[in-house]
Amino acid sequence: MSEPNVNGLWGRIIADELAKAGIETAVMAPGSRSTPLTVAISAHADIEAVSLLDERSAAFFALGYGKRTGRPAPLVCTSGTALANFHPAVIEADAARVPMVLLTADRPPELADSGANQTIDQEKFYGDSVRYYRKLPEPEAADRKLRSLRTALSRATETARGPNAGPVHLDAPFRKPLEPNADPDDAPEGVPDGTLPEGFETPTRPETAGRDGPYVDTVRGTGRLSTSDRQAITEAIRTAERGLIVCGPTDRPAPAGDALCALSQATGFPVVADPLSGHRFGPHTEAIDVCGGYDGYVSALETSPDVVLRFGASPTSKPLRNYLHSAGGRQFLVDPAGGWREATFTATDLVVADETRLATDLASDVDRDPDSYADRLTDAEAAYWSFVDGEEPAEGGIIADVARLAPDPSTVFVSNSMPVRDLDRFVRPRSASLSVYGNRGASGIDGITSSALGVGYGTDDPLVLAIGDLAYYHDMNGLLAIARAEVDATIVCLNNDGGGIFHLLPIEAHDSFESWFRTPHGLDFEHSADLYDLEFARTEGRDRFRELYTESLESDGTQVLEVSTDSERNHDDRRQLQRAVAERISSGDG
Ligand SMILES: Cc1ncc(C[n+]2csc(CCOP(=O)(O)OP(=O)(O)O)c2C)c(N)n1
Ligand SMILES: [Mg+2]
Repeated sequence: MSEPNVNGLWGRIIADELAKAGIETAVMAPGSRSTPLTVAISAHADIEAVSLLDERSAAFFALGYGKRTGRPAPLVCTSGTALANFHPAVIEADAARVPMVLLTADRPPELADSGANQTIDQEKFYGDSVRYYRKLPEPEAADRKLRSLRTALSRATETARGPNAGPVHLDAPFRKPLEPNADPDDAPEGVPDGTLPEGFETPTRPETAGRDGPYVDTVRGTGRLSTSDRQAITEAIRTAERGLIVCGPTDRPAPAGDALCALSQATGFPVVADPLSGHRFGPHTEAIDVCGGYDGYVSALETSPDVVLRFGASPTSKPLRNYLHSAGGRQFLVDPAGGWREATFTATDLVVADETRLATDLASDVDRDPDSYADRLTDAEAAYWSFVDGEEPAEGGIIADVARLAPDPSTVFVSNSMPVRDLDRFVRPRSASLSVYGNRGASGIDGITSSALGVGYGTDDPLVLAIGDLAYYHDMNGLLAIARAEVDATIVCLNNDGGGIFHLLPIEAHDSFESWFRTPHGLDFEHSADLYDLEFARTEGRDRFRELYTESLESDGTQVLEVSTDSERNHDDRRQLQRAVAERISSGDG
């Protein structure tokens, strides 16, 4: 085996260990210090490398891919400010538990604090946002160092995907020469011509361990509760007067669809499904009562549950969070990672268990009929949709069409601010397999386009992105991935010329509102489509939108469909509808 130099060997071992850990995709941003990583990873036969130019967009692209596939796409960048541009996506990956592997190149240690070019302190750069950090040793063809390197890679990739999935960071210092040129002065030690002795490129464990795969294999238990551990929950379910299951946002539906059906049927508890929970849409919506309109009507309900089983992160809907808070009672927060994602501090019990196993076990523990609360909730749900369908305010109507007309199956990414809220409020459960994603970990409006395109890169489904104009503006650089990663999308840009969401806040009444909060920009996004060679169409009408949207879904390439709306009118309509719904639901009509 021939290696041109020590850095080449080091880079190849890193790439090899990534591939053995099941990594299929990597995202690389250009730079010099990362040359050994870039050369080795891009040349690896089992890794598809995507080259993206702006680290902030690149990192969100990798985030999206990790959300859709559950596998990290390692991110490679050079030293200096480059790795700082990964940071927003690292924060989101941490908060939303998305697998992410950061491989940042660094200068050799003697250059720390020396004023050397492009040299910053990269030590623990992302702080507590990462699950695992290692500064890798300086490359050297020494057997123990190579074993240490492989071990670090195995542990890092496994940690990124564990039950508490999230970002991991390996900082990799390299000294010149960085390029894969044979260099007699830098050949791996003891092998001046670069020819490694037989067996040296190991230590690859499988040869001695009799198995394939990563250097270190990790086995984790499943987080299953025993019958006696489950007793408090089963007792609460049996004695509940009014029970409810709440599924909050999560990238992997938890519990899985079948287990959720079994749980709902055995307990008689209806399901309230966040649009990002993986349970608002899918065939199970025909088997059990899945409620999706709660954001619009829950505050008008006069009854509330006394036992709640909560899965996933905190729901997107503020009315729902408030409703659960005011309900009090016994609330079980199920979290396989033992985290706390419930900011009203109402949950009474933390259940650290695998959601699917727990739901399956509970379903065999209990057998309970639906109570009158279940009837009340499903009646309110039916009344809500029969009242609201077709009456949505302009932006909500577009979002309703986006989801209603999306093909089965399809993947939809929805931006923060009003799009995700409108999805929550105006999109009825559907039996079609819609996989819906958003960035609700830290709820930034940065990196949305890149995240969506990364999600699209991880699936063969048609991809739809629904995005507000400020979020679109924020990540126009992300559009480059359409060509570079060959992802097609239908991008629906709801252009209300600024941050429409601020109309929901009391600041709306202040003089500073327009200039400093809504911030109209007057940008013509058609130019952005021209720059990236995308098709572009603009409309104000819902009927025309439906035509454009359907055409786009049936055609190849990427279309940007801009829908112009008036956010002030939109919010007035939203308020009026809300009042009418409240009257209708609280009067029990329907
Ligand atoms: C990176 C980042 N900066 C600022 C914010 C605060 N913020 C929340 S929503 C919003 C406006 C978003 O506007 P747009 O995308 O057009 O959606 P709209 O409110 O019009 O629905 C802003 C600035 C944020 N969440 N993330
Ligand atoms: Mg806007």
